Amino acid sequence: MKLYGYWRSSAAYRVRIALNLLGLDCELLSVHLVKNGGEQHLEEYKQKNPHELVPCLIDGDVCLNQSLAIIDYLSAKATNVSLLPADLVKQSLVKAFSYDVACEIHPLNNLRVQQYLVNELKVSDEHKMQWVHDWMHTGFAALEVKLQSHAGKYCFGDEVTLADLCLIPQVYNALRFNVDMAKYPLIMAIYEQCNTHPAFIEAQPENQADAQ
Ligand SMILES: N[C@@H](CCC(=O)N[C@@H](CS)C(=O)NCC(=O)O)C(=O)O
Repeated sequence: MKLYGYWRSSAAYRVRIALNLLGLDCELLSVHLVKNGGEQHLEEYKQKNPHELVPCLIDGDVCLNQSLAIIDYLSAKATNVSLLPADLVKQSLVKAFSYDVACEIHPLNNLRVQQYLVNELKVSDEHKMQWVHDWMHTGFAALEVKLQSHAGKYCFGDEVTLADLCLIPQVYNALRFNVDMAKYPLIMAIYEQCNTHPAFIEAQPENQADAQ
């Protein structure tokens, strides 16, 4: 298998953690999201993912985008490890939490959104940062409340789930943008905990071959 990603892409970071937890081999290929206007826009890559976003997984004839769909696909291959609780209600709660990150927080702060704000709408850097911080705070504040009822060492009790795979890269992004995370003690405790886990450490942006 080949995974097209980028060291700082939080969506690719989710998949890297999954690959490590599931114990699957995969070649990691870099698509530089910034150099020369962004390699995600090159014709060769667009043929793999017309959305011009990473990650994208290639497995033989299978070419798959969307990190959560990729993680589902990978999970089905590694039947000995599960990233979701067996209980249906808990499973749905984990999915909802994961979508809270992947569908509500992440897209609003994606690179192309930030570029559109600055290049097309002529928003100042200061107002762009206000946008980034505001949407992250909106999302994290709600997640912190949710965690009060189910956090253990990880987002859902003491087992790693899909929720942790989504949360940790988003916190990494937030810290990169200097979002004040002190307001979210449960989120930060889980972040610290996950960052002692080998599968998470190996997937960290700074530990990738294309890290700058
Ligand atoms: N929902 C998609 C999001 C993919 C996405 O937005 N990827 C970002 C990096 S985290 C990207 O490729 N951005 C490039 C751009 O905005 O031009 C997923 O989960 O895979």
